[in-house]
Amino acid sequence: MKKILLLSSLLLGAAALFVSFQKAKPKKRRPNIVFIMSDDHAYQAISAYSNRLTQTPNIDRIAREGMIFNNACVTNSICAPSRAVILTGKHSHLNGKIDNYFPFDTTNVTFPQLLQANGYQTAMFGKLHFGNNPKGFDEFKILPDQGHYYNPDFITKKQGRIKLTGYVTDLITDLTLDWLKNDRDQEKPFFLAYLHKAPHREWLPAERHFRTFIHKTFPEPATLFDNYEGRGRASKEAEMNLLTHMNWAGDSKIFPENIKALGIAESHPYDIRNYNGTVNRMNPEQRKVWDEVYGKMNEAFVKTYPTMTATDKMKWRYQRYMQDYLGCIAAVDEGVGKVLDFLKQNNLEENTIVVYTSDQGFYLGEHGWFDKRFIFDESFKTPLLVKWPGVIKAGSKNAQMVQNLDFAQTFLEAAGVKAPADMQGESLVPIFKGKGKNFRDAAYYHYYEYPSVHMVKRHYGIVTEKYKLVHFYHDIDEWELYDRTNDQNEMKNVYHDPQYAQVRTMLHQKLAALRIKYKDSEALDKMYIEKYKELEKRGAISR
Ligand code: SGN
Ligand code: CA
Repeated sequence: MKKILLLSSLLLGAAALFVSFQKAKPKKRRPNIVFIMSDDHAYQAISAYSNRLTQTPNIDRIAREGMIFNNACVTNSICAPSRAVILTGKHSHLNGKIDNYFPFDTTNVTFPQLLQANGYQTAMFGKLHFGNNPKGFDEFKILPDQGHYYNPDFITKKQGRIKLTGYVTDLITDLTLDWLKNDRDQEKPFFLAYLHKAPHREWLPAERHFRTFIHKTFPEPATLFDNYEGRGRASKEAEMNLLTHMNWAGDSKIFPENIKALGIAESHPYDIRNYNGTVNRMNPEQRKVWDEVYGKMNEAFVKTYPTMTATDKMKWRYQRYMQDYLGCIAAVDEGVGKVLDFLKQNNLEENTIVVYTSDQGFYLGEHGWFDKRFIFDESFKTPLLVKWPGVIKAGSKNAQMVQNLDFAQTFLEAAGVKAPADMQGESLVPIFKGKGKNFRDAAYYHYYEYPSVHMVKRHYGIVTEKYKLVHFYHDIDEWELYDRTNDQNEMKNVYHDPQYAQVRTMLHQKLAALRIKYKDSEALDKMYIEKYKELEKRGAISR
């Protein structure tokens, strides 16, 4: 009996010691997550990817302290669908938000809801592009739909709709910093979505960047004068050419009176109306700088326009486009710098994952284009830089085909929350830890928004490291195949080239298997075409 008593008191003592040891050892806090996403930010315009066009020292810090992904890509290269894929971890055909017009089905389970239910504080600032009451957020201030660059309105969780004075990128940064400073619950880890509208069309920089960028000249891409020979109808019929489809007033900032005086045909029925809407939102101080800087540019244009050839016009439009587009990015980069500095100065750096990405890539004159939508590289790929001190080795590079589909499961795993079984991505955490070598050997892609603005035909396809097989369908039935090693600019469709017969068969099989794996099908393609027709009938689709 004595022995038993001795043993049990010894055990009790050991247990007490164990408990006190556990108490003494601080439990590792779950990481905070800062998810930074801009709208239409091409990787070609981030200096961590390429120095050719511009410098983005602050965004580059994330790569320097963390990991840069050279083959990150999207599943459907357009704004609202990309966001729906990110939030739900499901392809568009399953989450239902196939294009910018279809409503977002709020019965979808999103990862912020799961983080919130598991003790995370959640907040969103900036552009979401659908829904006015995002689920799973303790706080939000979001732009209605596309939002405005100057003096924008915000839909807020607690104060209804508000209008703020200033430049949109700076305002979104201020709202984000204000929340970090004043509203953060010190007891909880947080998920913070900091979502820029810039550099979306119509590319309006902040006043402080008008002057610096308007005098710069940028190198042209090799395919600026692409005539789309060697490819099918989809490339030829798309309406996103710099020379023929860009708007003179809204995009190139030629004043309406000059458009009329020079006898330039209006590029879009709403161009001048939209342009007037933009400048009328400015306050007198903003307008003064605008008139001064863009006025000088207009004066020079009026003088040279009459003698310009088509080639001159294309070159001129490219420069004008880059000046404003890259001007917008300058403010985004400054904002990112401020948020990174705040984390550093407030002891938040160590335990915070910071992600910088875009909702998709963008054409910066490649193939003569602006906009996105296509499975071709500039819009299929998207920038992705992630830092997570202590987990990701500083300065690492990754070439895996990670997708926006993977964010939900990544963040859930980082937070120690089990992901729902029907999410379709894969967690990037193993890659962060330097593992996950054979991550994904083929990515599936499906774009739907047609017929609509820019007229990019519906298509789905498969992308592997070496090849890209695409099916354009709906009012067309054309297949295209690209050799990604020997034709990096994707200029030549080799689908009918006998040399590629075996590759073609292999890719067809792989694509069919992926369609089954992800539960996509011809029946769904047809269903979405029918639903789209209903929206067209109701006048909901814009051209
Ligand atoms: C607007 C733009 C288009 C752009 C779509 C979708 N025209 O319609 O160029 O493709 O939005 O962009 S604009 O003259 O109104 O700017 S998305 O990023 O929201 O998908
Ligand atoms: Ca976008």
